[in-house]
Amino acid sequence: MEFAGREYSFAELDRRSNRLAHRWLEDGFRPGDRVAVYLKNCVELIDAYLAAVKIGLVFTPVNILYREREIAYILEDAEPRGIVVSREDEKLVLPGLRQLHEPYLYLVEDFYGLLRDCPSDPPPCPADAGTVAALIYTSGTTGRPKGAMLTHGNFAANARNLIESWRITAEDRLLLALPLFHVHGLGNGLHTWLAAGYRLRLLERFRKETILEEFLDFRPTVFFGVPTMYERLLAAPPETARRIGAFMRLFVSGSAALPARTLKRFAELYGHVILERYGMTETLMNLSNPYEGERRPGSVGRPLPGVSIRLGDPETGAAGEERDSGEIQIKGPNVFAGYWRRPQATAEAFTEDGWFRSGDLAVRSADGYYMLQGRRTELIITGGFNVYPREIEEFLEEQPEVAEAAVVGAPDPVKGEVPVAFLAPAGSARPEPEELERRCREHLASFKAPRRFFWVEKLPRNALGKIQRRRLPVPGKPAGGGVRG
Ligand code: MCA
Ligand code: AMP
Repeated sequence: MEFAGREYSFAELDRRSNRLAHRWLEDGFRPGDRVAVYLKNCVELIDAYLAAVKIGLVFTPVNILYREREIAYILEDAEPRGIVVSREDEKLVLPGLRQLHEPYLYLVEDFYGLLRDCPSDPPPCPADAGTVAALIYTSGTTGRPKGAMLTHGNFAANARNLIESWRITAEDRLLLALPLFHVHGLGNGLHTWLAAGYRLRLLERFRKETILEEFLDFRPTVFFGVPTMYERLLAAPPETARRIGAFMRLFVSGSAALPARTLKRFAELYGHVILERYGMTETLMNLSNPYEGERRPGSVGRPLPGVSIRLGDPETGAAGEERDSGEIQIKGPNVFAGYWRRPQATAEAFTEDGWFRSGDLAVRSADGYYMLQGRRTELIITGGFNVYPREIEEFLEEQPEVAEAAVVGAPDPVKGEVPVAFLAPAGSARPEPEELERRCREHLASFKAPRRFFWVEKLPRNALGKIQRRRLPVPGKPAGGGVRG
């Protein structure tokens, strides 16, 4: 693989992660202990992941866009024994670490000194398919993130599935610009690379200014992206797009809905029909358009091999063979082991007969293609990042000038959706939008900050007192409709 202009062989990465694993064993880490990372994409993040899974630790990545309070919440919940962070971000994790019992803090800048004297032979490996490999935080409708426990078996099943279904071989080349703290980058990107042994160029992040140069320089054959990345790629000069299309074999999109218009324009420009698939943190990948055969616009395809899908009643979860619309429910070796320390939430996420309830609504065509129709919950997806309205509403309601808040998604041509906020005042003071945005950005990841703020006398409620999001005048949405709630 290559990162920041330097190459690393599999053998070298193997030795580096062995050393780190020995270091952690020496420091007293034991199987089942969590190790957190708060890092931008870098080779040390891969070292940490491999070292953790080799000795049965639970890799717990934290979104690099999170601020102190978001990080502290995850650290308090996961109780990691150690964290890996860069020097510039150390201060952001300290408030969270204070709640833990003597946690280890490793700075990536010190890695090489720390590892120099550690042996590079393989450490003892206590893990099997059922061992939890990673805790990936994903929010629930309550707005509080929960740690999804993904096992070695889940990652292996997913990687095997994608390699087979998308015809990935050791001859391929993957340009990876997705963040490794989410399952799109980690489960699909990193794991197909590890399992197929193809060449990887890892980028610190997707930058629209330089992404075309990366394509032309590396000449990948495979690219995984979120729809916002494909929107950005549409800005390429036609000749550049044609050159990229000539060496590329497969573009895959997921994490949010790919507009049919984007698929069409991309095909005209690059000469490739983007392959859209559907997954979740809790299940990794479930449905995919075919590699050979029709990649249907607006559809996320058919079940991947070994993954069972059925449609259930969105309210009760009850399912029948004959249903061709409803909530997507999933069973298979890809389905997670439950939410960390949340037996109640885990029980609620499954039907009585053991199917995982996705919360996504879909219809199935007569020839077995699934079309997503929206979500049962109020989740907003912006640039492929998930935002739960309740979390932002709670923050806004902590502001002295705000009595109550409602956050909803407004359509956006590039990001898919962006959060906007409706606020009822607590008194006569009504801070300017710039001030409210500044406060949000200081305490929340930047993608969660509402793009617009609207002051209203009071929020519309139904007879039971529940906020009626549908009745909020969201810019870009037809009045009185379209907004879930
Ligand atoms: C975005 N920003 C980042 C990063 N990405 N900062 C640091 N590291 C990153 N990796 C910040 C920017 O600083 C900026 O902040 C804001 O986000 C928008 O950035 P911009 O340059 O305008 O980016 P863009 O060209 O619009 O592209 C945004 C993006 C980003 C690169 C597409 O949204 C992204 O990386 N999305 C991927 C999310 C993802 O991996 N989701 C998978 C979830 P400011 O606002 O302050 O200027 S897993 C999942 O959903 C399931 C399982 C599935 O099916 O995959
Ligand atoms: P996460 O909670 O980050 O795991 O995000 C999972 C959610 O992303 C799913 O429940 C879907 O709502 C959404 N998602 C993933 N892939 C797609 C897709 N291809 N089209 C629309 N939504 C998607």
